[in-house]
Amino acid sequence: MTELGTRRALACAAGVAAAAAAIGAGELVAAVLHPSASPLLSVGSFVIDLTPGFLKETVIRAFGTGDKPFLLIVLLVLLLVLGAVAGLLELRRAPLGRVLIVVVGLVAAGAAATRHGASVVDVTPSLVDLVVGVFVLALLVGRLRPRAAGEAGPTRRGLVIATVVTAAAGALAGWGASAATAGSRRVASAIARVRLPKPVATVEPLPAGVSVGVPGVAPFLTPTADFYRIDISLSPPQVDPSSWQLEVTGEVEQPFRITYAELLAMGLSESRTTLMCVSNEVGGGLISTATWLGVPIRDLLARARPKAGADMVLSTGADGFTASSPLSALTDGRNAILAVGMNGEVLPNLHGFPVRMVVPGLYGYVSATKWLQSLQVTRYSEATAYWTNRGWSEKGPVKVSSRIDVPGRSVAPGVVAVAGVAWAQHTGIARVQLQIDDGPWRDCELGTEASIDVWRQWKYRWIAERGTHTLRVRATDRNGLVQTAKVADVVPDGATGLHTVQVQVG
Ligand SMILES: Nc1nc2c(c(=O)[nH]1)N[C@H]1C(S)=C(S)[C@@H](COP(=O)(O)O)O[C@H]1N2
Ligand SMILES: [Mo]
Repeated sequence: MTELGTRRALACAAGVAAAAAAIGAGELVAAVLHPSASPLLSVGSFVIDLTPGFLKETVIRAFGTGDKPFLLIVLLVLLLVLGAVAGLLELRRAPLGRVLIVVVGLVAAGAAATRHGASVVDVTPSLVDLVVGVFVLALLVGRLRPRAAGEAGPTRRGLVIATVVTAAAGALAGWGASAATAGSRRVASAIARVRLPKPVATVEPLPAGVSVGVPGVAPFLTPTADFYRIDISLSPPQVDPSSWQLEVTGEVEQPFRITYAELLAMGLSESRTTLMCVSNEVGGGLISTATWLGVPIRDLLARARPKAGADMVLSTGADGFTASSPLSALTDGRNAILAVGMNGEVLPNLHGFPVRMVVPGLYGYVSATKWLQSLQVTRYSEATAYWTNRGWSEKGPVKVSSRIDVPGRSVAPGVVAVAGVAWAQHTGIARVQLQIDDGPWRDCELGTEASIDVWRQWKYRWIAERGTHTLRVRATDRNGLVQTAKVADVVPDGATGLHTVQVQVG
């Protein structure tokens, strides 16, 4: 080969290596951050969305269910070819090759950002792609430029080794990422195959006025992508619904097991419940509201028939988490359910697929077991749960609380809307009051009560005068209990104190 021919071949190889390293690094970062942010899968889905229907069908007919792997292979080959082109371009007219990589990286970032429910983290892997690709390309091709005679030999051998090593590292990273996310892909496809039966009971439409109509207040129903998430695992457990069984055991007359299909066949009811975490600081965001679909836990317990003296149900999740719920809270007629659906969809894996508990009025750590595996009827004197063993209280009824969502830190003088949410799940909110500086407590206007199991919005029309002002909120529940101003830490059974914000008016 001529000198130029060799250099071109090496530039192509360097470009392929840069592409491989970039793709591998991006997939690895995605596997750690958020498997659905995989640049390859995002671009793949983007292409699927763009593909005209007839072509989609042709491909599916030709490759059967192998259509997705086929698309990914085509995509990979295409990206490696683009890498080779970038290598050549970079050799001929630097930095054109790098520009090409930046463009491809930005397309991937755009594809990731436009996925349903995408957030800022979703573009990170594509940006990693871009940076690694640009860096490797510049490094490898930069060495290929003609140098002083005699210098070429050793540099070139080193370059071939560097190219091969980079490409191999990229392939390895990609393989690792794909192995690491295989489980979550399996769950995703299991979720996609689930067909939930029609609910036997649906929720009433939300009454008009549950929302006070002030922009900036948390939406009354939290979109699933924004629903807070708390659990003890780095990556969520992967439970196969076809082999899933719930075991109902302990101090019961009739222990039994039930499959997913049997549970679904019990009849599903829709309901709305606000869920919150005991670790929520005053003013914090670890609280969200969803429409759930599920089966009353009391129906399962009735079938098992708890023995006299039992006062607790210890639920266990596939991650080893356990929660101690009062037997009474699961049988007193409140809407304590085994949820299989959330916001009109199959329960997402992050929120406990296939089955989780939702119990109004109790913090999540004592009631909301995700990836549920067993319910053991027992006594508080006999067993303790995951967080109880780590210094938290064995019981966790939700405390009456309230939060100011708007306005922000600074506003213009004049009429200002102050608004937020208040909650006392399963007791209900009767009143919300606002105090400005050291003034009297003034009643706020309440949003319509959807039910006592969900939060309630509130607003106040404030005539703001120039200066720095302190706003403080407090709620009263339907038993007449006024939210305490006494400050308590989240440990052992939930924070107390009043949410207080400083607003600069001027
Ligand atoms: N299996 C399992 N279930 C769990 C947890 C957990 O770590 N593992 N965390 C609990 C806690 S502390 C809370 S606040 C809620 C949070 O539910 P979410 O992630 O759906 O918002 O789940 C509860 N259920
Ligand atoms: Mo929690």
